[in-house]
Amino acid sequence: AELRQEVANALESGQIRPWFQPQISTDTGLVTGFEALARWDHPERGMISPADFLPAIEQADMLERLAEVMMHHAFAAVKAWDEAGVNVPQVGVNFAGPELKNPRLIEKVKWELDRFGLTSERLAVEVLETVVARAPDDIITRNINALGELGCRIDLDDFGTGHASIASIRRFSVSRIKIDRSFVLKADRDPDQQRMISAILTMAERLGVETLAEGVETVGEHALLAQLGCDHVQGFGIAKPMPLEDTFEWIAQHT
Ligand code: G
Ligand code: G
Ligand code: NA
Ligand code: MN
Repeated sequence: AELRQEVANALESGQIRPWFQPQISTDTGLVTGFEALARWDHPERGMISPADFLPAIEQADMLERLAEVMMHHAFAAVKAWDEAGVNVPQVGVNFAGPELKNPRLIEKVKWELDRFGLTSERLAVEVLETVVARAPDDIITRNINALGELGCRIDLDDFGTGHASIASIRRFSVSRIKIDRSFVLKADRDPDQQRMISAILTMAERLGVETLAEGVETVGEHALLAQLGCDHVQGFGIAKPMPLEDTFEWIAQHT
């Protein structure tokens, strides 16, 4: 009960909020979006990473609330970018699983979009490949489909680790595949890694789905992915997640 209270307070008081990691086009080098990643700025313990506090949120049964709070802060960020006149087409928010069981999810998304005066394509919902692959229960399927119909983008996260079928990629109107960082690691020096990435890129192209490579850490990996025709890259080699305040300067330096 104490933990639940602490997590709830942290969510409602703004101690837990997103940092933002840029996603850039391999063609232009320009920002095409940011992924919102949760951080807990704890008054005594300092910055806590999601690996350390997500289990507590899960235990407290508050993942749904985390998603709502993250979406709220992410939309506020989009509004701030728009008002500053910088072009950030979309923001990615992680909807890991339980979040997608919320029967009021679509209402909530619409309500938050309205509140900030944003159109639905500004939100990219990051759904884990493992969740899509698990032949999800009705409510998850309905929510993902409804988000797609609303015009939100559906990003399939950690692709290559979860056995999603080609049929499920079609069925859920996936907009983009996020190639898991395990495939990207040292790909410029490992022909086996390159073959797997190429296979994923070919499949995505045939299906008419965009591609992003996660965990791009080196110039060599970045160059390889551009050469192979991957549409977008994200990773420490481009930039680490940063607080909203820092994004403006970062964008200015990458325009
Ligand atoms: O940012 P970092 O690499 O520390 O994140 C660690 C893990 O936490 C990643 O798997 C990431 O997807 C997850 N994560 C980050 N933010 C959120 C969030 O808002 N919701 C959920 N469900 N997971 C998140
Ligand atoms: O599960 P998801 O893909 O949402 O997790 C994203 C996580 O990966 C975040 O916690 C982020 O901090 C981390 N991350 C982002 N870029 C890199 C990278 O280049 N290398 C590594 N090791 N982790 C990364
Ligand atoms: Na993600
Ligand atoms: Mn991922």
